[in-house]
Amino acid sequence: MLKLYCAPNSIAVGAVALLNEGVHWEPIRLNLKEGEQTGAAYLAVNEKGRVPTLITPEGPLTEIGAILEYLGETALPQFVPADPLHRARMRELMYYLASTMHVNHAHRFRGRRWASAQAALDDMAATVPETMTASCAYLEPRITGPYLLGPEPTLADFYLYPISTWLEGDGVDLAAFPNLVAWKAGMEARASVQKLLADGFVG
Ligand SMILES: N[C@@H](CCC(=O)N[C@@H](CS)C(=O)NCC(=O)O)C(=O)O
Repeated sequence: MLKLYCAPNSIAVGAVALLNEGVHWEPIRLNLKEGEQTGAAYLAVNEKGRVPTLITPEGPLTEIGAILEYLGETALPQFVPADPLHRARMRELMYYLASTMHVNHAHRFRGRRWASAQAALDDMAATVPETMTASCAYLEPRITGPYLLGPEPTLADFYLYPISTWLEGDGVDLAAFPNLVAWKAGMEARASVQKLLADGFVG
């Protein structure tokens, strides 16, 4: 059985949502606030000290984008568009989430990855409402509806879901992004997301 090292309110929740779409799996929850991700036991699994890590039959796999792609290829092909351009559009969004939007968010709580002076940390945290709002403004006109790329969800929808749960805390005024709000409601109507909410992965 697949096992996922994960934590509530983390990017790992995207993998939880996708696994809940129809994979037999088991969560191994880490408490990030208590630093379990940097304990020796977990570093032996994932030397990066981050979640998620998926334990596949061939060993650990890290990086949420790679995990979603692996699950799409091995178990849930309905979330991977067959058309090459459509598939590339999905990845265009996923790379954006990985390289820009998730990184924008990390400046709120994880500024020590980049700076040590308190003034620099405060400054980075203060930019988060602006940078996350800019990311939402990038996504908003690209949300075709009801899912990101049209009538059916792709891996990119599962990637964005956890990030969408961070927005209010990051100081984004969601009233400016009706497509994003409607998209999130659509995701939360799915049984897979309902289950992770009931299991306490958000909030
Ligand atoms: N590049 C990794 C980033 C994973 C990541 O940063 N996860 C965060 C939670 S959202 C984490 O584990 N943070 C713990 C820490 O920084 O100590 C991915 O996309 O999977």
